[in-house]
Amino acid sequence: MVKPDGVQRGLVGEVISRFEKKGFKLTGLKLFQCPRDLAEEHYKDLKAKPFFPKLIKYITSGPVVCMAWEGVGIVASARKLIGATDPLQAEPGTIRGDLAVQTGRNVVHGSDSPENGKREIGKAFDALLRYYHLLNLSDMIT
Ligand code: 3AN
Repeated sequence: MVKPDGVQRGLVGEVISRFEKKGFKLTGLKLFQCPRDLAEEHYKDLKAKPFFPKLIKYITSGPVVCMAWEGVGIVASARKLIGATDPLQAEPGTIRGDLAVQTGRNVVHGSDSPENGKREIGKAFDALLRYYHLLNLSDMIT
């Protein structure tokens, strides 16, 4: 997902391009204004953190771009392409390492496991997930 700062800074094409050049296939794309309840559900594991209220405000502050990507090893590889949570610690060559300086404005979110990837795609793309199940291709999401 390209977060509000990435959308506002015009980095959607850059993010998509990096994943495409790596060899992954874009199978879903949606501009989306994340409602507060979904943002809170998405980040529920961070609820106790002091930055949680700011995180929810940030993620609901403007449209995000949800993407579904397909390919071998996509989840682990996407984490590498995205880079460390703190952009100042992220390696040059990664999205956050090249394009961001603040943890609270780190341009992209990537699912941290195949299970969470399926769950998050399900939330963002109800119809797409039904399509995958219909074709029995849900394994390809991972
Ligand atoms: P990642 O996005 O790299 O998987 P998580 O899951 O630990 O990292 O954190 C989710 C999001 O919470 C981050 N992308 C970032 O927007 C926000 N976040 C994490 N740690 C901090 C922090 N110390 N200060 C502000 N925001 C944070």
